Amino acid sequence: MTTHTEDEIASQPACWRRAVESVPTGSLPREGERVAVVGCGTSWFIAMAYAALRERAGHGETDAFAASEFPAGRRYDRVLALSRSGTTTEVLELLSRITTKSTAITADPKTPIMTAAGEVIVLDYADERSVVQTRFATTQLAMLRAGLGEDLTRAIADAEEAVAAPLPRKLVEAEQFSFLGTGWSVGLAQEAALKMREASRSWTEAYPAMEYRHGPISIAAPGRVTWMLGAAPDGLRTQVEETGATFHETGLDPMAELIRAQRVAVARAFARGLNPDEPVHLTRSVILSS
Ligand code: F1P
Repeated sequence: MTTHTEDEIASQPACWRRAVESVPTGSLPREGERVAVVGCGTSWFIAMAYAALRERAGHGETDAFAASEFPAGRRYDRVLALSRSGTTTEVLELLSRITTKSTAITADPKTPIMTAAGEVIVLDYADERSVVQTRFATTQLAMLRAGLGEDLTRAIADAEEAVAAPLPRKLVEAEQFSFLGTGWSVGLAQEAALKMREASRSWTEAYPAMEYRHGPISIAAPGRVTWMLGAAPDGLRTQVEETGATFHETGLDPMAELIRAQRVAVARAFARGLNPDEPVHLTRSVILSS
């Protein structure tokens, strides 16, 4: 019997295919709007990825914030709130106190976010039984990428490879991971690191790739892994390998590379006697009592 987490990870290529076939264009941020994307945990990291992609695509200035850190004095045309559960306290509180137009993306149409946001996009087909988010997060980003006009054919083919390829033992057994990204993959590097912590209680860090030389490389050592999501800056592989650490870079679409990190997280959980469906100290959503 497989865990919910494993089933949900494996279903990502199919979910992404569905997402790109049904982009709710009319509900997404309009071109030219100045947008703040907010969320907590995984949703914050997906917000970071989308913000970088949207701005790069020329659709308008786009910032990403942890919902709790939204700067009260800033003026935006729209707040895009991401929340799988639709119940996360910081997200709901933010939506209730702003007068800015808002759109939410959620998996659950029976939750308070349905009335808290001005417009809502429901991706119920990507909802999950797992506490730890995998497919909702990436399916949401697949939909958002398609909404920016991106062709995801290669990303989906890479995802098919990522769900099936055997996992190198070096990754499953490593002592520590530093995930790196550039541009939109910085958010995905953060998410890969979070997944590994949540599912397997592994020691992980995450940085913009060019920042890695500015201090974090001092952690690199034999038995540890520096894991690139997307293309590495010139010379970084050599520099990391000189420390004795493993430099992992596959050239897969960064979202497909995230799938590989999710699978390594599950494999490491099993290796440590943990059940990825029952992550320690976590709940499906964080609901704070006042
Ligand atoms: C956000 C989130 C998850 C995290 C944990 C608590 O949830 O931080 O990313 O894994 O389970 O909640 P949501 O607002 O996207 O539902």
